Amino acid sequence: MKAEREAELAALPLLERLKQRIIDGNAKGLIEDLDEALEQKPALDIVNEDLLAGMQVVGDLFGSGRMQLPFVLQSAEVMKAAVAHLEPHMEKTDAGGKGTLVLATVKGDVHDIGKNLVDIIVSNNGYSVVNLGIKQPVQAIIRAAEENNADAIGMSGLLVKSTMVMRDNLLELNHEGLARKYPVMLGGAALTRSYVEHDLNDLFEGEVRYAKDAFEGLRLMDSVMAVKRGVPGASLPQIRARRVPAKPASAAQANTVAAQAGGPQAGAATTTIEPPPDVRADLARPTPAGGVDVPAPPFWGSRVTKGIALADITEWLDERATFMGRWGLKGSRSDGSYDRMVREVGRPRLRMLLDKIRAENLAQFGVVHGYWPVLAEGRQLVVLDPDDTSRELTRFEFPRQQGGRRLCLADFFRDAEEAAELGPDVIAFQLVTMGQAISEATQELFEANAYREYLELHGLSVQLAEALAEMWHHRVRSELGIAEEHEDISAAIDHQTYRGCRYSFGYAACPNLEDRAKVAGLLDPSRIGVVLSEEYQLHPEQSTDAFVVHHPEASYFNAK
Ligand code: B1M
Repeated sequence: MKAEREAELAALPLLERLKQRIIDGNAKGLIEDLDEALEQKPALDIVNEDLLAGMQVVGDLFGSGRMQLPFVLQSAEVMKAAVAHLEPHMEKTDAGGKGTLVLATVKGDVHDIGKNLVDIIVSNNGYSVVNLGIKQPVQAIIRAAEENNADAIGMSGLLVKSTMVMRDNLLELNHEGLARKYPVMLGGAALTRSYVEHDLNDLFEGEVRYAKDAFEGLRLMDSVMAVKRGVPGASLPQIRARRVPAKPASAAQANTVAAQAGGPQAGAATTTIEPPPDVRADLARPTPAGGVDVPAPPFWGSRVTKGIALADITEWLDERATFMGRWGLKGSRSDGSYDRMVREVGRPRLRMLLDKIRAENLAQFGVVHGYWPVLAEGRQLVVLDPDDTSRELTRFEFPRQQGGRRLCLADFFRDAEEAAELGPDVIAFQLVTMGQAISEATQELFEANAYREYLELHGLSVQLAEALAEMWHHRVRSELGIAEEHEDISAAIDHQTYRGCRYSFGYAACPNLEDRAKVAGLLDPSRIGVVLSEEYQLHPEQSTDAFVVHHPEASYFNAK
């Protein structure tokens, strides 16, 4: 089959063959073909007429669901190699001919891979991309845009807080009189199209658009340049109709409306609105912790575990999240295409990458976990010193749901009265990491333009961190004696029907990322090589923390 495809390729006329090489992501014989093509036409024409035509087909195939993301990246790798080979044959002025995008992850946000995918797709479609990296203050973005004579600015960010930073950045562009000079595109998980294209666009004096993925970023860049070049009929994509009719009068209102309109997600712009004092009395603890046996932990305080075997962790790997979520593979269960994709692409690549992790010693798994006595005071959870339970170590404050059962995580713990009678309650904290080596290995792949493997290894590594968190969660529940003896692992992952839910700060029931500092204070993760940054993110990035609530009624809920 492979030989057949090679023969078909060889039979194509030279320039057709070059285009097909891009589509197939096939670099074997690429350099020879390029050298031959250089005898027929200038390097820049080969790029613009033949190679970019291949990338165009790749984009169309991806858009229509007929090409999977890893193969798109493989095509981009071949494009990159081809352009690198042709560059010495091009005039200096040819570079960046299609337009320039300045791209950055905004201040306070460390997420890299989404922005890098945008870089890969946009730059390998002929644009010049100035990728500033993560945690970029607006002044650095503006300076780069000015210095590089940018045609547009792209900002990325996954944190809820980043949606506010992006808003402030747009206001700064207004303030500096640069809004009309630079169209802006925004992307990342906590944004929604409506928030960007209505709320933010209303306050921005220029044009701002939302890009759901790298290809939408590319299409936006195409329209920005078409408008700039005065192509007849060219315009930026129309903004979809607003879902919330009234324009809010103040910034504070704007935030609330944006959130209500499905705006920045996970309560991005909302603050928890406390009920007035007279209503508060009615919001009695919905699920009194009293009457529930408090499990006895095997030890108090924290313990470090290192040297956990990769094979033990892979048992807990969520394959579907890895293949579909992280690698962007698509398929449906009903027509068998998901199973085929898993068989033909997912599992073989997974095996290859796990072998690489083993061979190159890239897994340095480490865990700190432990148990502390606690008691609830209203919405607060007080963590006590195991050696002297009259001493408070720290306290967390959880938001209460405004509707529904009006739940608050503190409700699932004994209060002071119950604690005085029966003894304090218990909470478990855990923090896991895959270590520094994998972070460096993924970064090296990006720098080496090994795009496909970069996406796949990064995606696998973060899912392995998540798998270790899942595995340790199970261990905590076993140590507390609340795990069932023969638990079905995949059911445990899929349905989370077990007793003892795991909560991570930054998610819906406990959205406050700053609380991670208190967790780090209790666990001291430096012992496993992990530090918490000023942005309340753990480094290395393949790390995650959580606490486990043993109460049988504790479940996941959104405290909005
Ligand atoms: Co977590 N995480 N995570 N996480 N994680 C998020 C970011 C979160 C939004 C999930 C949620 O709430 N639903 C949430 C943050 C919310 C908040 O701010 N409060 C969150 C949280 C809370 C956390 C922790 C804090 C939890 C904890 O441990 N307490 C923790 C932090 C990690 C740390 O401290 N080191 C954590 C941990 C983890 C894992 C390690 C398990 C793992 C990896 C994290 C990582 O990537 N470093 C993980 C994952 C996988 C996610 C989600 C599910 C996926 C992120 C990802 O890899 N996306 C994420 C939720 C989500 O995104 N749905 C989430 C793939 C990436 C290619 O996509 O970056 O979105 P993305 O880029 C896309 C588009 O958005 C677009 O194009 C890209 C490519 O197509 N795009 C642009 C992006 N930028 C653009 C710019 C443009 C155009 C398009 O301009 C030109």
